[in-house]
Amino acid sequence: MSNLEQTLSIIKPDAVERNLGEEIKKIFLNNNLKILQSKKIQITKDEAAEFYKVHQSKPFYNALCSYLSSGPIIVMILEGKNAVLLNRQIMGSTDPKLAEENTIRKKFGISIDKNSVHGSDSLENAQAEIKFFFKN
Ligand code: IDP
Ligand code: MG
Repeated sequence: MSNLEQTLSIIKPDAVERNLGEEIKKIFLNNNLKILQSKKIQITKDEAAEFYKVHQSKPFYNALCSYLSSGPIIVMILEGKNAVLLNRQIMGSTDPKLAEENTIRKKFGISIDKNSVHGSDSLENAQAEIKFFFKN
């Protein structure tokens, strides 16, 4: 009961471009996650840089920010029991080549950078990321 959580999910440009939005949403719904809010937006490179600032020292940071801002994305608030970890399990490993069977990244990911989805990695980051996209 007390572990009812909310987490942020993003369907990234490579998946939106291939019209995988509805299919990916169904996977969340079939795995006991509710979609509380969903919107299709495009963000600027500066916004992507702010969102991904934890990665600013990484060699792939610039490419990552260019990529996330390169086309429409679908941002969602997911809710469910242990939603943060559950979403990470449904997504699979960062590198689609290493992702487990039946995960979103295994099914749809193209490469480590075009890996179709983002999911918050902790409850604390989930709260910050939800605020970032859904300022109520
Ligand atoms: P995550 O998305 O599984 O949480 P993170 O390590 O937080 O993975 O990295 C954020 C995003 O940065 C990844 O989803 C991926 O798109 C990209 N990324 C991570 N590692 C690499 C890399 O080694 N090369 C290129 N892109 C990477
Ligand atoms: Mg991450």
